[in-house]
Amino acid sequence: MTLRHAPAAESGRAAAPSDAPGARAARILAGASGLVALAGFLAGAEVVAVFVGAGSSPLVGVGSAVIDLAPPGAKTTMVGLFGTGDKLALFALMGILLVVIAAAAGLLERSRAPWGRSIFGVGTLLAVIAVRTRADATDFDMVPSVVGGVVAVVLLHALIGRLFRWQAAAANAAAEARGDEVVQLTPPLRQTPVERRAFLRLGLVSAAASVVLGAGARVINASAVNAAALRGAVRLPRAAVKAPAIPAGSSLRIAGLAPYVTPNADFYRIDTALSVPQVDPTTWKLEITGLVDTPLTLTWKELLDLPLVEHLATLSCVSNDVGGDLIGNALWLGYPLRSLLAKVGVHQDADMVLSRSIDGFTASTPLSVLQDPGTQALLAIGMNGEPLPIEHGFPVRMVVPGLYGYVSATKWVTSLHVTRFADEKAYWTTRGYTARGPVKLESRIDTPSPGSTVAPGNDGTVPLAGVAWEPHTGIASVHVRIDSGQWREATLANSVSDDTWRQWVYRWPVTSGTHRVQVRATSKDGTTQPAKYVSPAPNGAEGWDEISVTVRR
Ligand SMILES: Nc1nc2c(c(=O)[nH]1)N[C@H]1C(S)=C(S)[C@@H](COP(=O)(O)O)O[C@H]1N2
Ligand SMILES: [Mo]
Repeated sequence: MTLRHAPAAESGRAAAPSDAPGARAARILAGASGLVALAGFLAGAEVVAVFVGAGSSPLVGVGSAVIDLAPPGAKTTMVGLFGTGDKLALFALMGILLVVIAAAAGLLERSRAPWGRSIFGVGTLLAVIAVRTRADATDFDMVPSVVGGVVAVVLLHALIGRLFRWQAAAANAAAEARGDEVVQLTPPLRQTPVERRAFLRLGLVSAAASVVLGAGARVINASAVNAAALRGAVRLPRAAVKAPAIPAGSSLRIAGLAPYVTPNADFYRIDTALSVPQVDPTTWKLEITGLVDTPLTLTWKELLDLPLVEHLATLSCVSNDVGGDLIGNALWLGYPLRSLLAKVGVHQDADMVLSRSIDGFTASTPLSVLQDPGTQALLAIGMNGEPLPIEHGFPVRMVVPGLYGYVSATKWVTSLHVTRFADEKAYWTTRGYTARGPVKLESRIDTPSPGSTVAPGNDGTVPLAGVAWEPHTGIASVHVRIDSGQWREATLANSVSDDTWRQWVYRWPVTSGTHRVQVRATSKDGTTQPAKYVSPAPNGAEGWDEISVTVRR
């Protein structure tokens, strides 16, 4: 069924003039529908951003993208024209552009549906790209823009549909008056005033709701802490005790092998936080309480003034399965927890520190480990020469070599409560994980990748390479085995200390066919990895990593 979009009402004969929109009025209303859809986009996105995180607002994402992308010439012109209000002027310009495009989309949806909606679809895609490509953005940050886009498309479709029905009802009334045939739609067209009210009601209600909810959410988001900006302003102090230089030969430089030091961007992330906590370092405080002589409150500035040490250490997750990648090695900068605990005077009867993060996560760490002079447990502020990335605990976290993250590595930490294992439990220990979590001896094959087909090099070998770890104990040797043959010793790379993993390589003189490759490590205390597979819960996986690989000569 086709209906002309310029209804007979324009001839002025039939329906009461106030009931039928003229062609001009219909165009204005279609443009206004586009604006309502735009308001719906912004409001929908802004409301969801309250929950996902203020930085995920497309206003912020698109705004920063525009600032970043604006050519320097444009910036100078803007500053010249508008002085220091250049950003405001830029946004005003963007606002006008958006209004024009939205109105055009409304008109287009009326004359050539679904092209108007498609404009909103493309706009949503651009917003998603702008938000996702911001530094520190996660996949989650795309949700507000996507929700906004859905709201806009649904609203525009509904509004133009209702506008169309109103016009059709008016056209029918005119046709009826002339005795012509009328058209029917589903659901059946009602009287013109009823259809008109349906259009106006939807338009006004969604416009009002968008303004109220959108503005409210914007106020909340604008007052939220923007940790990314605060982090950008942090200058890390120089370490009083620098980490030893990374020895030559700690990196075997084999394609596919995890680098000795994990870049921050590639470092695994595990936490219970739905949106990354945004902590302002200038108001951050660490409370040290419990079984201590003198409870202490440490501020960010006080922490920065303490003599900080650098320490390279491997952090891993208890959930890391055999062969898994929930492990990374980084250079941490921080203050020794041992020294901090000495300042407050820990009571004899205490055996645990319950650390708590700003979002309520807790970890229970044995005091014996934290106080051990040979363990460099840190209250860390730096990771690989940068302030902690926001998702890795900015501004302050704990890092304890040799313990799984769930019992030690509290991110966004705000309190240390000195207590007893018998008295208190932590987040994962109330969920069935063991109270103490030393990292187990493990090794992993990084290359070749499982199931791949490889060809030998000129020397007739294929490098089998990976990493092995038992942080704080150290790796003594790594052996590989092909097809249940003899265990062959791999070559180990150097390491800075026993607190880090070690790369290993075995140059495998290959024969054609499909082979099974297994690896096992032996630690410096003489223990060799057991063969029996043990799943990660409740205190870490055990077993030999194994791959199948096909050699083609
Ligand atoms: N606040 C907070 N800190 C936390 C967690 C958490 O859920 N919340 N998870 C812990 C776990 S289980 C691990 S393995 C490490 C992971 O640290 P990463 O994300 O920096 O790699 O953080 C620990 N610290
Ligand atoms: Mo973990």
